[in-house]
Amino acid sequence: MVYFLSDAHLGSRVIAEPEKHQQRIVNLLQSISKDADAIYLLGDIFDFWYEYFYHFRRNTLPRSKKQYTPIIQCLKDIHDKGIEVHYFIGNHDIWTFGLIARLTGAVVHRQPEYAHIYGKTLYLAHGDGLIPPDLIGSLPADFQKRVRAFIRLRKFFHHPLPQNIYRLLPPLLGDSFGYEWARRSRLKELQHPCPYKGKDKEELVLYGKYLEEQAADNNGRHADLYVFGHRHIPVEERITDNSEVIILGDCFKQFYYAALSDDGTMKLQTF
Ligand SMILES: [Mn+2]
Repeated sequence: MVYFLSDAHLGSRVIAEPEKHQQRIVNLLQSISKDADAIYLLGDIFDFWYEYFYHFRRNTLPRSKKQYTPIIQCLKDIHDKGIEVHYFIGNHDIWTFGLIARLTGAVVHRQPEYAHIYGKTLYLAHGDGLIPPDLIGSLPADFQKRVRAFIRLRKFFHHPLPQNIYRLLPPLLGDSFGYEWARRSRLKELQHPCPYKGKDKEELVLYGKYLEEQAADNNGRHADLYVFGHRHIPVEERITDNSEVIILGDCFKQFYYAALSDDGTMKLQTF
């Protein structure tokens, strides 16, 4: 089996019992590792993860991240058993500059990737910022504004210049801003939940369709499965005869993960 999960948001200041929450994720990882060929973490495993210059070239968890010892140790143990661990950055853990890879042995992915597993082609990404280019202009004005602002902020967060400036901060200060920013975004989501918009409106489903159209026009690659995180809602939607979009639910409210079995079928499950 190959397993996929995302959006555990470990360390979030809106989660009441953070240690219990982390243990729940660790327990899941340990139990799926029993029959896993690979485990894909599709982003936002941490609610805020930043590696500062102060941490540069460390080979142990810095003091400000000591609370994550269980999950880091668990990922390392899984990797050491010979199971591939893939860590895709999300929009809350963009800022790993080598520490996660060094401490766990995981392969860190900073971009969407195609993977071939059990005879299927998968397109894997956290999903933030993925929207068909023509769609943006047709959105309602206020939503369009929000999407454009998000894309601008995303570019800023991914840019090396602001990243390097932020990396100069003392970890305590950088983290207090970061966790607060993340807490606000979680609170916003809890106050204004955004349920599934349906096949014709949900951006990530439309993005999968868009990539399939590109593939049909020979401008891109076909994928059998498009797997995303980010939205915190479970979605299994067929987009063409031979293509499906899976949005992993979250791992802090509803606790979803997906399992791909060697016959090439993928199913969402809860734990
Ligand atoms: Mn996200």
